[in-house]
Parts: sequence; structure tokens; C-alpha cells
Amino acid sequence: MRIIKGTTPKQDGFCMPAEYEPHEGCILIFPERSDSWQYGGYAARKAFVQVAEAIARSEKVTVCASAKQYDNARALLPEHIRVVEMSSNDSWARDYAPTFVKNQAGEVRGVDWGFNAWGGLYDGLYFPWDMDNAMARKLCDLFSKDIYNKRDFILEGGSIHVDGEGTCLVTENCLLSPGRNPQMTREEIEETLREYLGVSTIVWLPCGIYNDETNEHVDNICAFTAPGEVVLAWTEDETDPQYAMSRACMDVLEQTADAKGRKLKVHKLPLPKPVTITEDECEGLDACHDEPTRTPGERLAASYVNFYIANENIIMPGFGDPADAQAKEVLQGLFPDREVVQIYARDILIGGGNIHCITQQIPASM
Ligand code: KQY
Repeated sequence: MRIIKGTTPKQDGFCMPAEYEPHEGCILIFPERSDSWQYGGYAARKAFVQVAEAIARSEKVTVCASAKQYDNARALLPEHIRVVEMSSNDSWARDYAPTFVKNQAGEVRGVDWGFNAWGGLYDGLYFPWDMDNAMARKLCDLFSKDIYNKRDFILEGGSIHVDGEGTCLVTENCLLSPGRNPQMTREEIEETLREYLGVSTIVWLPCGIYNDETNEHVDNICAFTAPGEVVLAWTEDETDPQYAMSRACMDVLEQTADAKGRKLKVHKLPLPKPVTITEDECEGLDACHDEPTRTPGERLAASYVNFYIANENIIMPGFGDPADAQAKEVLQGLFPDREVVQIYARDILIGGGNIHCITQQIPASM
């Protein structure tokens, strides 16, 4: 593996493909830390296994597990899913596995962003995060991909979504948050995204999902489903604080053209009724000196937008809500050639994210 310094993906003819383009495989990280995953992570591990199995129906899945959890992961996961021992601080492959870029010849390379646990010492969610930050390089070594060093720029994979045709979606609340790159102007951040994702147009949504502890990652509120088309998390309940947030995003999307000059087609994806953490769930979480403690009744950032697009299926969360079926129907209509699989994801949500946040696709080389 070569660490590329001195040139950018754009200069070398690389750009990030859309998630709906073909994948070589997918990376997940086995959950373990007892201050993120209630009751030692037993239920979370079962949910991760279901997600891994569903993705493995149409692509190669690699699960990273700690030395302590390796045997357990190997026992819980089927043989066709590869388990590798790799240390991490937690289990958010979307955010600190590499972002992969690809050129016209089909060569795939990684981008190694800086990771500081969603805000570092300003408002980050745990300390330290050194093992997470080291994963992108280790994974590029494992997958024999060269990697661009961009550790001087803090970015999580869940804070970007691309259409593969030059457009990138982000939220202002996340990318402009003081815990990321406070020394940079909005224009400088845009320029970095252009250089390292190979995009030309950045669409800035103002915000994300209410109470999303990532400073409102875009992958929980809005996602491309096809070039020129997005889903947006939506509620009709005007008394819900999420209403104004989704409305503000809709206003931007309705006024914005993508990199190809297309007016975006916006599909509303209903939200479940507010999902809150119970007293029993809170009791199952160990304390961490720097991670905000969850309190009973706290609203979790539940959203169906946090789905993964695998080669032949869509893996989406369910919350045991009447809107589960409706959201599934919307996604099935938007992805007629992929089977939509819904997995009960409350045990992932409690950790602070969902199915998209725990996965990272590797584009197919060709
Ligand atoms: O990308 C995500 N949604 C990850 C959030 C991690 C929160 C840590 N508790």
C-alpha cells in the first residue's frame, strides 16, 4: 500500500462513486464498548450480524473485530463473511473506514481523513479515538489499495453523500461545526471536498435529524437514490422540532440544481414517531468519562434514511413503528431492482447511529 502525498484524487482523475454503483464489498466493525452498546453489546452484536448477513447476500463482507471479540465474531457470523482482527475504539465503519475513490480505468484508492470522534475536545463523543483514526490505513493495506493522506482535514464518511456525477450533499451544522475544521472557511471546506471526492457541486443542507449527536450527519436526513433523486426524512407533525428542520432542508433542495444542472427530485421518507431511550436501556450503558450520558426519555435520532445500498438489496432500519412498512414501500418503489430488507435496529440506534453508519462500501474495480 502506498500513502499518496502531494497530489489529490481530483488531480489524479479519481472521484467517489455513488453508493448505488457496483461494490466489491462492504466493511463493518464488531460492536463491543459497553458505554456505547447497552448491556455489554450483546443485542447490538446480534443486530450487526443480521446486517452483515443481509449485505453478504450480494457482496463480500469483512467484519473487523478486536482480539477480545474475534472468536465471538467468528462464531456468530457465517463462514462466507470474513472476520479480521483489528483494533478500534468503536464500531462506525462509515465514519472512519476509508472513503473510496475510483478512476476511469477502474482503479480504486482510499482517502484517509482525520477522525476526532465527532468533534474532538470541543464536543466529541469519546476519548481517545486514536485506534479509529488508524483504521483507514490498515483497511487500505488489507484491501491492497493506495491511500491519500488527508488527516489534516476532519471528516466522517457519514457527513457526505455523493451522486457519482459531481454532486455532494452535506449539512452546515456538521461541516461547519467548531469541533471539525474551525480554521477553515466554508469555501476552503468546499475546495477540499472538490479535490478529495472529485465533485464539482456541494449542496449545503442547513441541518439534519433532531438530537443527532454527530452534529447532524447528512446520511441520517437525506440520501441519493439515483442521479438527480434524493430521499428526505420527513414528518407532517408541525409541532415536532424535526418539522422545521426537514422543511429547511426541503427549501434548499427545491432551489438547488445538481452538478449536471438537474433540479433535484425529492422523495419524502416518513419518520417514525419519536423514539426515546428507556430507563432500562440507560441502566445497561456503562459510564464513560467524556461521552455524554444518555438520560431516560432522551430522543434518539431515528430515521429510515440511514439505509445501506448493497449490490442487490437495500438494508434499512425498522423501529417497530407503524411507519416502518410505509418507509419500506417508499424505498422499494425507488429501488425496484433491489429487494428491501428491513432489520429491527433499535439496538444500533441506541449507540448513536444506524445501518448506514456501521457500513462502508468498497467500489468494484473494473
Ligand atoms: O455516524 C454515526 N451516526 C455515529 C455516531 C456515533 C456516536 C457515538 N456514540
